[in-house]
Amino acid sequence: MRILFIEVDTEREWACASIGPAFITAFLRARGHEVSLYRASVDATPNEVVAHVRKADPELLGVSLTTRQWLRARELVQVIRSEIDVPVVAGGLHPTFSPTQVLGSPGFDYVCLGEGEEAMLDLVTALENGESAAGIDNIWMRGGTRPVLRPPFEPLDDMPFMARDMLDEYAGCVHMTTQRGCPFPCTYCAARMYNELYAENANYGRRRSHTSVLDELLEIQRNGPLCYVIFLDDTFTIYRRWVREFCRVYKERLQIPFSLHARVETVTEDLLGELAAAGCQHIVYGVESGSLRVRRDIMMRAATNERIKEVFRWTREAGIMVTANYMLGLPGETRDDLQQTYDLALELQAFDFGYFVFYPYPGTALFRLCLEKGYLPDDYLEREANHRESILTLPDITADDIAEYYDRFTALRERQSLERAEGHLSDAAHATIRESVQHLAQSG
Ligand code: B12
Ligand code: SF4
Repeated sequence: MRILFIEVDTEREWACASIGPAFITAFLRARGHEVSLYRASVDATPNEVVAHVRKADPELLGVSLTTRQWLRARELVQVIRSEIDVPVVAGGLHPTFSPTQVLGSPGFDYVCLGEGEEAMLDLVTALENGESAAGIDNIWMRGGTRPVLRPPFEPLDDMPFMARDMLDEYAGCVHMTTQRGCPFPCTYCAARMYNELYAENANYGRRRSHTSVLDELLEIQRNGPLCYVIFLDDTFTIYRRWVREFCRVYKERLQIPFSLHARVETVTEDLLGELAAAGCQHIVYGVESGSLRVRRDIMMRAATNERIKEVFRWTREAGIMVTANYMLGLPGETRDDLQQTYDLALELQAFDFGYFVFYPYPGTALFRLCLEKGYLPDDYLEREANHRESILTLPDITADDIAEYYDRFTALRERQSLERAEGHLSDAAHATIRESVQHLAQSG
């Protein structure tokens, strides 16, 4: 069958790899199906998208959606379906945790709950045979009842490597995932909700073997340049023993620079040394708040500020670049908490940092809290999900307080980048001067 995935862009800077469809594509292609991807860039008009779909002439259209992508996808699918008669299936975090909202919108025929590889294969097979999709695990048909979930795919080593042509990868900089699921309980996190979705019948957390990860990278290297690896796993450093062995084999066979995401509780000074020796050049840590109260009582992240500072120091001393992520505007947060986050950011002096205004993602504990307490506006389903402005009415801080701190973070980041640029300039200038002096000395 001919399947077309549409990647719905919402921002230029986040226009990046579509991991879910890349796995599903590999799985379907291995069984003889024809799969391609069309990126609906932010500038593409609905008419242009329709024209592309018409040209590709798919028998099934797939869309992978986060909450951020939902509103634009809803509009595009409606326009496509008003012009072209093609069934549409949506999957990913947003359809998984807001399935009735998606199925209630014109043009969506099926929603896939949770993992999509086997479910999509069953759906494609049913459609090809002219059969109904009723009764396919994970697939919820419009007008049907909630399906049961099949167990998560196991072992992950049996999953074909991602279809690389579905990812935007340039100049040998590649994306990798080595696991599925994150065991931590952060209350704002949509990704961890898969654990709860599957909790009744299985453990969602799984990891690939070192051999499988290395084989994929070596295959990429055989087929083209391999210059940098971005590990997209939620928390790469969950199991130290796995990471230690990874460092050993990776160093032996590849030594290509790489970056990863970690939590401060999961690393030690020694482990950071081993990661650096294996080629780790950059780690992104979720700091999230400078207030221990907010982290511990609201986010369920109990690390202390001392631990965070210590880990940042170890990471820098190991020669690894550090990026920190912060969140602003959670329910229960006060102006004083916002100030503590800003103060910690100043003190940590990360090489770079991300700062995000809190948005309550469907399915999460904080989403439920916001709903119960009436913090969400009545029309929240029609509001854009973004991380720049708060949509909440909170008891202890105003949207203006959050905006003020967001602007302070913006200014801080601009100042830091400028200082870094100046630092580089003067380094270069120093080098030139040093060279000239040496040259003069040598020439007499
Ligand atoms: C890598 C990553 C990114 C990358 C690439 C994203 C991408 N397109 O894959 C980049 C850096 C670009 C990115 C950006 C952002 N991200 Co991000 N990202 C992730 C991360 C860490 C991993 C995604 C991943 O690799 N998944 C692995 C694959 C295998 O799993 P999967 O995507 O769920 O796909 C499976 C199923 O869902 C299903 N499926 C998926 N699509 C489809 C489609 C069909 C048709 C079917 C049948 C099935 C199906 O099958 C797949 C295979 O089993 C997740 C956390 C997470 N674990 O999901 C956050 C996450 C998805 N990101 C998130 C956010 C908020 C963002 C940003 C908005 C960040 C920001 N602050 O601005 C941006 C905007 C992205 C956007 N356009 O919406 C949130 C989304 C919450 C939500 N409910 O929407 C998450 C969950 C993080 C979190 N902790 O809350 N992100
Ligand atoms: S550590 Fe990261 S991925 Fe894991 S639950 Fe917390 S926020 Fe989500």
